[in-house]
Amino acid sequence: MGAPSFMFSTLLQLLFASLPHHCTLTYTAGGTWQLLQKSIGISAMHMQLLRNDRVIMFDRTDFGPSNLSLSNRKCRNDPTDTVLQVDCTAHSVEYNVFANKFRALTVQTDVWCSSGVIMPNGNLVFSPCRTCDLNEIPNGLTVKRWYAINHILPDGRQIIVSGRGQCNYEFIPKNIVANKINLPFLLETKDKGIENDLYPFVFLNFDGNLFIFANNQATLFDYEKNIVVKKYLMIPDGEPRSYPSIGPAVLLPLKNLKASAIEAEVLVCGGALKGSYLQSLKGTFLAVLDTSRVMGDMILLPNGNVLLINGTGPETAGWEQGRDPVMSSILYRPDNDISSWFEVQNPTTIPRMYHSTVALLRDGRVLVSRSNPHTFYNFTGVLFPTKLNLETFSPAYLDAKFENLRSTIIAPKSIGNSTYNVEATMPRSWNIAPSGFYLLFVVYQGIPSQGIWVRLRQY
Ligand SMILES: *[C@@H]1O[C@H](CO)[C@@H](O)[C@H](O)[C@H]1NC(C)=O
Ligand SMILES: *[C@@H]1O[C@H](CO)[C@@H](O)[C@H](O)[C@H]1NC(C)=O
Ligand SMILES: *[C@H]1O[C@H](CO)[C@@H](O)[C@H](O)[C@H]1NC(C)=O
Ligand SMILES: *[C@H]1O[C@H](CO)[C@@H](O)[C@H](O)[C@H]1NC(C)=O
Repeated sequence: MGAPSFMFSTLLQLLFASLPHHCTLTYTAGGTWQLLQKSIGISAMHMQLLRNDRVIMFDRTDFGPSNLSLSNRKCRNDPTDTVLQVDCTAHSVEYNVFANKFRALTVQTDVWCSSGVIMPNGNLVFSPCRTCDLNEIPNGLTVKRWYAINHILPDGRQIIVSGRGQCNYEFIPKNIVANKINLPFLLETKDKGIENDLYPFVFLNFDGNLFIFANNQATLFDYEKNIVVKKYLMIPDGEPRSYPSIGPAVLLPLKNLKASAIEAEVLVCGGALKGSYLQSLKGTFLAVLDTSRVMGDMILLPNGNVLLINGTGPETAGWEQGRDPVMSSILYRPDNDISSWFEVQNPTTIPRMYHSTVALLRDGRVLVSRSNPHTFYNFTGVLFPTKLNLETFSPAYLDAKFENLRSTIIAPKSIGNSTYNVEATMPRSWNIAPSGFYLLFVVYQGIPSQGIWVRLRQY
C-alpha cells in the first residue's frame, strides 16, 4: 500500500433515515439474544474492542461505589469527589470475549463524557495484554473536553473535536505550536442556550477532509488549512440530531473503490425535537420527530448492513426523561429496494436507556451493555433500573442454517481441496483506511466468516 497519490471527486451525501412514517418496516424476526453475564459489576458507559479480543469498558467514577471490588489494588483517592473520596471499587473492566470472563481495571480520573480512539499501534490508552492496567497520561489534552469526539487521521495522529465550551479541535500527539485550533462551524450551528455542538458526528472522507455534523447540518472541513471545503444543506426538518438529541450516525460502506468517483454516505438516524428535554422536565413529552428513536446505537455489520439497537421512543433523550424503550433492533439493508430497507429483528427483554453501548465482535455477534438513566446505581424504586449485565445480539447471518455458506479464513499455507484463494485489494489511500488494526471478514452471499485481525501499516 503506497502513499495516496490520486484524487477522488468529492461526493459526500447525507442520508436521513426516517422511521417508521416514511419507510416500510419488514418484520423478519431475525437474530437471537443471549445473556452473557448477569452482572459485570459496573455499568459500561464506554466499550472498545481491542486486537486481542478483549473489550475495555468503563463508567464514570463520581457516583459512589460500583458493584465490583478493586480487590487488592490501589483505591482511588480523590478529595474533590463529592460522593466518595476513597473509593475501593472498580469503574472499569476488561472483558475477555472468548473466555466470557472479566477482570477489574483501575481508573483514577473521572472518564465521564469522555471519548477515545485506537491508535495505529493498536493501543487504546494502554497496550492490550493479559495483566496490565490502565495507564493515564497527565495533561494529555491541551484543554478540558467533555463530550468531545476523536478520530484517527491518515498520518496516524488523532484529532479531537469539540467538548463543552470548546468550539475548536486539537491533535494527539500534540502540535508543537498552537495545538488548539478554532472551529467556527461549531459556534455557527449552536442554538441559543443549547449546547448542541457536543459529540458531533465526525468521519474521515476519502479525500482526506473531515465530515463534521453538528445539530442539524454538516460541513466538509480541511483540518490542516482550517478551511470549510463544503457546506451541506441543512436537514429537511431542521431539527437537531446530535447531542443532546442523541441520534447516532454511521459512515456506510464505501463502494466502487476502484472507480474514479466514489461516493460516501453517512446515515444519521434518530434525534429529538429542539427543546424536548427541557419540555420533558416540565412534564411535556414532544413525541413528534418521526425519525425512529433517540439514544440508540448504530453499528456497521460485516456484510455492510447497519444494526440499529437500543434507545427509546422518539420523545427525548437524556437521563430520567427517556420513555418507551424500543426493544426490537432494526436492520438497515442499504442494498435492498427502498421498500425493504428496514427489517425489525427479534426483541429482548432488557430496556437500554441512557448511556447504553454496543460493539461488534470478531465472530460477528454484537455485544450490548449498560443502561443507566440515573446519577447513581439505582436498582430498585425507579422506572428503569441500572443494568450491569452483558448480552449479545447474534444477527440472523449467524443462524445454523447458514453454516454451509459460511467461509473460514485459514492460514495461507493450508490451501487444499475444498479451499479457495481469495484476492483482497487493499484500499489505495490512507484516507480510506488509516494505519491500524482492522477486522477482515470474507462475506459470501451475505454470510460473513469469522473475522481475523489484520494490521495495515506504513513503512
Ligand atoms: C449491586 O449491589 C447491591 C448492593 O450490594 C445489590 O443490592 C444489587 O443487587 C447488586 N446489583 C447487581 C446487578 O449485581
Ligand atoms: C439512587 O441511589 C442513590 C445512592 O444510593 C440514592 O441516594 C437515591 O435516593 C436513589 N434514587 C432513587 C430514585 O431511588
Ligand atoms: C437494546 O439492547 C438491549 C440489549 O439488552 C435489548 O434488550 C433492547 O431490546 C435493545 N433495544 C433495541 C431498541 O433494540
Ligand atoms: C480435503 O479433503 C480431504 C478428503 O476429502 C480431507 O481429509 C481434508 O481435510 C480436506 N482438506 C481441507 C483443508 O479441507
